[in-house]
Amino acid sequence: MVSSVVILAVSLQIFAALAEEDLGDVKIEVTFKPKRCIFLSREGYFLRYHYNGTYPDGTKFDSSHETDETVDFVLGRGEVIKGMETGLRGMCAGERRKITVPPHLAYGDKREELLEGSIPPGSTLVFEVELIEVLDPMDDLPKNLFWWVGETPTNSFGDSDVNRDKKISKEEFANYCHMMADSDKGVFLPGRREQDLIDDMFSFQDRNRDGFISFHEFAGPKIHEKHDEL
Ligand SMILES: *[C@@H]1O[C@H](CO)[C@@H](O)[C@H](O)[C@H]1NC(C)=O
Ligand SMILES: [Ca+2]
Ligand SMILES: [Ca+2]
Repeated sequence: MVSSVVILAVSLQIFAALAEEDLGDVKIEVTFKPKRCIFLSREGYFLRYHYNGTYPDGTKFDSSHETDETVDFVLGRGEVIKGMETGLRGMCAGERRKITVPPHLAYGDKREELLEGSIPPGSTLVFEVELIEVLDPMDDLPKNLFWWVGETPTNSFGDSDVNRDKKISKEEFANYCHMMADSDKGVFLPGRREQDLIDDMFSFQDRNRDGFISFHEFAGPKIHEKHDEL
């Protein structure tokens, strides 16, 4: 008799606790989608992302920007909280999302210790996320950062150098790459942010690090324009 009363009391308590808890699903809001968004994250893929973590009232609890270290993990292996396993699926590099995770898909009723401070039990967490990179680890094809579709242009240097100063600025270079991709004449390596690919291609060519790609430094198709040589 005594024990059944105890059991009833305990189960009522559990019931009350469950009723209070938000057992809803993860909420995913896409806040930025890149123009080209075709290579999507899926189970078994390697992902790299930045995040700002807040409570629903906007108070910050953590951010990857503080240490400038991305979260690097493989999707689908329980390396991150359940809510993020769901929230980061079907996402392309450069995409941004706001992912709201109810407690039972985050740390539940446990206190989570952070580098600084801790997340109280029963917290709903809001992550603003930017996916930096998504890779299929089984794919070991050579990784060109950019390639031509159809005919290779004959004079990319001249076409990029819009202001005709015989050197290519970062802006000219970025505009040209985007123009080629927009007109389906070129393709960026999928799985990385286009701005990162442009940065890498630019610094690879700007060997003397003066912030411009000279005619000699330029690695793409180019024609020396003789009348300019005087
Ligand atoms: C985090 O917040 C900072 C400052 O507002 C912002 O610059 C950064 O883009 C945010 N990061 C993400 C992943 O949303
Ligand atoms: Ca120029
Ligand atoms: Ca240079």
